[in-house]
Amino acid sequence: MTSKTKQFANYAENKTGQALSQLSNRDIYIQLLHFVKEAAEGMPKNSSKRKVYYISAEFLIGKLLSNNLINLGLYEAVKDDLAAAGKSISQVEDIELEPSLGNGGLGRLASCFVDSMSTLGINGEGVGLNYHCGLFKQVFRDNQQEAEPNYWIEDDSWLVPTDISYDIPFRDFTLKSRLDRIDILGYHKDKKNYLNLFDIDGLDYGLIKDGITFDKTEIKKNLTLFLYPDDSDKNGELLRIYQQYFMVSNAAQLLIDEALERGSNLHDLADYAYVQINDTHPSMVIPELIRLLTEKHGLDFAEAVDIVRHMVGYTNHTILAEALEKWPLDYLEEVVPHLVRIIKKLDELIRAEYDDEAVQIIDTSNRVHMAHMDIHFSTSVNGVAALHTEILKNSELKPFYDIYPEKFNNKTNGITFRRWLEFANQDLAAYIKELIGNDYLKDASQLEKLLAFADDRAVHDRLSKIKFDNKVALKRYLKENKGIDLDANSIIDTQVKRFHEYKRQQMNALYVIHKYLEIKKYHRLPKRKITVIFGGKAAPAYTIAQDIIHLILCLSELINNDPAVSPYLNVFLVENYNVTVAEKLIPATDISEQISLASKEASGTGNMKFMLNGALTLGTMDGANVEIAELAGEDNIYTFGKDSDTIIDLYAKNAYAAKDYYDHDAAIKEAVDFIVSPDILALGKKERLERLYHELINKDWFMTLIDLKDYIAKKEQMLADYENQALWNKKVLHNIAKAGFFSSDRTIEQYDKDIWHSL
Ligand code: 26V
Repeated sequence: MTSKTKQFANYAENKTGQALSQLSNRDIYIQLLHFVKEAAEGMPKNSSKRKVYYISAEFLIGKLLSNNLINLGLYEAVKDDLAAAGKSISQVEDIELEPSLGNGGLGRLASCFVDSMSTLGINGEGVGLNYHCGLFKQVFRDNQQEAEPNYWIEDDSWLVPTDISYDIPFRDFTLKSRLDRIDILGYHKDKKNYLNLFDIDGLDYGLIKDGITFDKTEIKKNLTLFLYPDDSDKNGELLRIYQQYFMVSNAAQLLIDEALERGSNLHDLADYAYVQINDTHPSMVIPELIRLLTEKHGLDFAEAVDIVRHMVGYTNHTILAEALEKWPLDYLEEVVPHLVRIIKKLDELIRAEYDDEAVQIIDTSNRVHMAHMDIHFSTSVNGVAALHTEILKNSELKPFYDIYPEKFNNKTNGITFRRWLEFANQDLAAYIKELIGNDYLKDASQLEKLLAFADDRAVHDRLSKIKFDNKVALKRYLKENKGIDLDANSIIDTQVKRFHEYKRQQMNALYVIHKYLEIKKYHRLPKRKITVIFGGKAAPAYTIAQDIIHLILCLSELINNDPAVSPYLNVFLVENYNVTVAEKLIPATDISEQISLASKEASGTGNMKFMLNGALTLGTMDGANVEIAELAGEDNIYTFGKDSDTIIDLYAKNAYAAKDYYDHDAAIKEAVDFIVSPDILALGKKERLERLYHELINKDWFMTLIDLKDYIAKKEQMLADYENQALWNKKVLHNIAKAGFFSSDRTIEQYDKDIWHSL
């Protein structure tokens, strides 16, 4: 027993006058929340001359209780205290509501980064918005996704109110902001950082009608209701501009205030602050900083531009055109005319220097290319995996790379091992410590020491046992929380991520159909039962993604209820996939599906989490999969499909025709036709299923059918290899040992060394 044992038990007893054993799980959760908040309250903040402001529309932070306890070094002691009182820490964890302040990888990355900044002692903070209803809560009805508000803020929460407030000027009114903060504790550190979440007073939940629709024009009452409100009409687009400007004007005012407080004369502002722009949502921070420096603080325009361009970096997280924001100038004029003046001046500066229309900020249709502004007025442009950065340099952003080769750099993404191994997979973490000690939590490259055990049968057996135990834990979780009956003896094959055609959940669904037909129609039975698990949300306005969800839910109903098939194959789509679900699913998974169309997935970070947790990757040579393959070695990953050069070339020549694959391959045709078979139509909506069927044959913009055969063959090979458990576990061990590179501590060290220069 450590000296920390009883610390919490005594605290709770003092506060409540009751023994721990007498308290409910909710009481205990509240006491723990305050226990941790009080421990964090007195901690000094990290400091350095230059402070980093990581501005992001999303921070997918997950539950904080256990993460904070781990970082404070109190997790084991508290767990023991609770156990001694007959309580279970995991039941207390269940009480916490998970904020849904993010959509996917971009937001989770931002959260791993703030964890790593604190752990490395970097003076760096997150800045974003406090959306009270998050993205949305996903519920399934009639085999379809429906969206509901995801309320997560309770009376007792991790938010720490401040009296910091700014006036945010819009064309027609000024909104007062307020700032709530969440303490971000580093791993075993005695200093902290903040996540700054700006908000408004006067938010009105009463505006929300029927799911997540609400009056998008009532800005003073709706600004921080939802992340990514529906932007399929003009009011929605205007609201997004309101949100973005509100976020960056707050960030800019905070940054300037803090710099002044620390002795800046503003001429030297770039020595005091660096702003990392996370995708284009925060891009307006550039003209806003220039505006504040000139109009509020009296600097001359040229000098302000020069200062700002030395204190900003831009990270690109996608090459998908739909996500590269281009705001119509007249929309900006309606919301922030004072910024339009600055943006036009910046555009003039660029036009004076460069003729090429491709690099202008305001295009000939009067749209403002936010990424272009970022690239011109920053010190750094980075991609998030090696392949992605090469694609930016050589194709997507080539005209800019030609102008500023020195600005372009790669920062391959990473994940925090504290959450994604130490917390999520406690048995594996303990076993790794038994084998190689716990230095790897601070220096992830130490995991390579595991290679010494590559051929050790006893180690293989323990890895199998830990995986099985994690499946049993997942089974319990899915039964209690999601109404799913998992077979812990099956091979678990998991694809969890946002629903998007480029991620090709539809290809996995076609594999499921193929397998179903093998069993049902051709009586070719798998050696071992396979459970295919999906999880993820689809943007409510993204019809085809909704159709894919519908197909998977119909397949799930058909297959799991068929006694001839369900002993061999199960399919589940877990409702409301979030960080908490990921923490349970990933450690229990054998096969990690990373099957995006090559060139389209900028990096992926789920792929890294699965690797670290001993799943083998079934993937295309896309994003960080390429680096996983290099590190793990080709024997230890299952890759398939066309490479990114081939795909980019096909797009350039417009040379892909889905129909050719459908017409010329009987197996592909059989699987695609099944989408509109009587069996599926009986369970689903004709309109949705037919739309998806026609889309796959006639359009298939993300080329599902080009890789389908290869994908099926590789998955079959994987299932066969699984039967040789010694060989399989040797591969698993290689993957874990080589996952150290994907620690977000490494990524953040590189950001600081190459871009921020804060330490
Ligand atoms: C976001 C949204 C949000 C609203 C609905 C439509 C839509 C479409 C695309 C996007 C993508 C935003 C950028 C993004 O999330 N990129 C992801 O960033 C991760 C962290 O770098 C990376 O691992 C993923 O590969 C990349 O997709």
